[in-house]
Amino acid sequence: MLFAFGGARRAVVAQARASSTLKEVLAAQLPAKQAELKALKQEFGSMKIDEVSVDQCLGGARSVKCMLWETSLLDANEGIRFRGHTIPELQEVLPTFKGPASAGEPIPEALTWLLLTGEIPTKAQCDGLTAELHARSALPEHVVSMMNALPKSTHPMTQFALGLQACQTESKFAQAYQDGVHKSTYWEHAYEDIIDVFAKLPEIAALVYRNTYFDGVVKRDRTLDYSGNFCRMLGMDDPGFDELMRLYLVIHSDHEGGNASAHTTHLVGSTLADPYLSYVAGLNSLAGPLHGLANQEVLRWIQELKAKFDAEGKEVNEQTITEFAWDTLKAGKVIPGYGHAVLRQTDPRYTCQREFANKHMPDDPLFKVVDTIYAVMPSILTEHGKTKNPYPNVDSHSGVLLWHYGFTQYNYYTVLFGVSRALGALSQLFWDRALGLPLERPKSVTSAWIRNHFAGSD
Ligand code: CMX
Repeated sequence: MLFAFGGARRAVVAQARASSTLKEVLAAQLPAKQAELKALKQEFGSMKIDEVSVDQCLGGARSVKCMLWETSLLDANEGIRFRGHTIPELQEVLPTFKGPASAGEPIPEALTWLLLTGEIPTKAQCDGLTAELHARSALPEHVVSMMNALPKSTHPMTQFALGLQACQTESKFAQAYQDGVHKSTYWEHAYEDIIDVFAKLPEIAALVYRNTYFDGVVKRDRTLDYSGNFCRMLGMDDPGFDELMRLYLVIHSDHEGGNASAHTTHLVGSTLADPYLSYVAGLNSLAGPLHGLANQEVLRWIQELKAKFDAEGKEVNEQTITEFAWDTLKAGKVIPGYGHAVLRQTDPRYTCQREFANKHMPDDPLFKVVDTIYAVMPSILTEHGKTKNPYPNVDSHSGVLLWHYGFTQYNYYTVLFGVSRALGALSQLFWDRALGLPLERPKSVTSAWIRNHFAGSD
């Protein structure tokens, strides 16, 4: 009897949990997470997890472990895990637009829930979050008119960052701080801003696209999910492209904390700048060609390669690609889409996009070019002898998938990355504020300090 009662109670609790909103779930998690961090500090606070060499100090702090990042973790060989799950596992367990896992690609709302809470959401919870995002998506009029006034020649990433920066007038966190709220409530105001930013980013991104390449008119379909509606706003109306966008927004969302866009968001947020300002900073670092802009550079590289060999009446094949790759390397440039600061194998984000291509567009000519590049590039880069990782990263494959559906304006591609990266960087920023993580302030040294430090030690 007692057991039956306990079972029934557990069922009621489970039922209540299944219908809880995202904010309620996070609020319930908060005390335990705060206690966990306190215990972690007490138990391990004085112990060392790393030592820093001069090479690391001079070399961009590679591998230095000095940041807490709960939403994902990167292994050099295996690649990324989101809250402990690999990409194929996410494709197994997360709800899709059509319902259960395996009825398509997971939806970004589901991934967002997972990143924020560490829990796999129900389809009903995802639908609730979709509705909330749609309801919060409107852009203030001053943002729209500012964006409409920008020259069409402004790079899409500049327009995107300006649009989000202009939305900062709406920050509830900044207002609450001005009102002098107690720091124990920061999480609540940060949460409101973070969900608002998730909601507004597709609107800003779509306006950038429609203004730059078309008539500036953005049409919506809020009967669809976050990605589906985003595709309609871009002017794309193909269920295949919707599925691609779902996959795209999921896999680009997070790549632990040390990458430039995530780290910048975290750094700026640590000053208690609000989530709008923090993520604008993240977007600006994503716009660098060694980071997110590499996805546009890959397409540019492929188009230049095709143009050269078409003009010479030559086929694009292993031999001509090899020739073009060596020209690029000898000109002192990088091969975009190859190499990584942490990974030492093919990026699983590349692999899952390749699987998508094999399933949906096996005969696409550009996919074949990308596949041929993959066949030859690792050995070229190994022979070149500089890069520590001769394998492709996420940016190497994303462009050709978009191109297949007629989405060919590759200067815009990094904006899509920017919509996605918010999901990871701002989910962690929520926890930064909820856990009260401090101002980030690593120590720098001068070269004279390094010499003095080792003076006399042979
Ligand atoms: N082509 C040619 N040379 C490369 C290379 C590539 N794809 N990748 C690395 N190298 C070179 C580096 O430029 C460096 O040369 P120098 O010693 O002359 O400076 C050398 O190899 C060692 O670099 P590394 O330790 O292997 O790589 P880093 O951690 O310094 O840099 C990254 C990582 C991604 C910036 C680099 O691999 C690169 O520039 N790749 C091309 C751009 C790219 O695809 N970026 C996207 C990464 C994913 C993302 O953030 O979106």
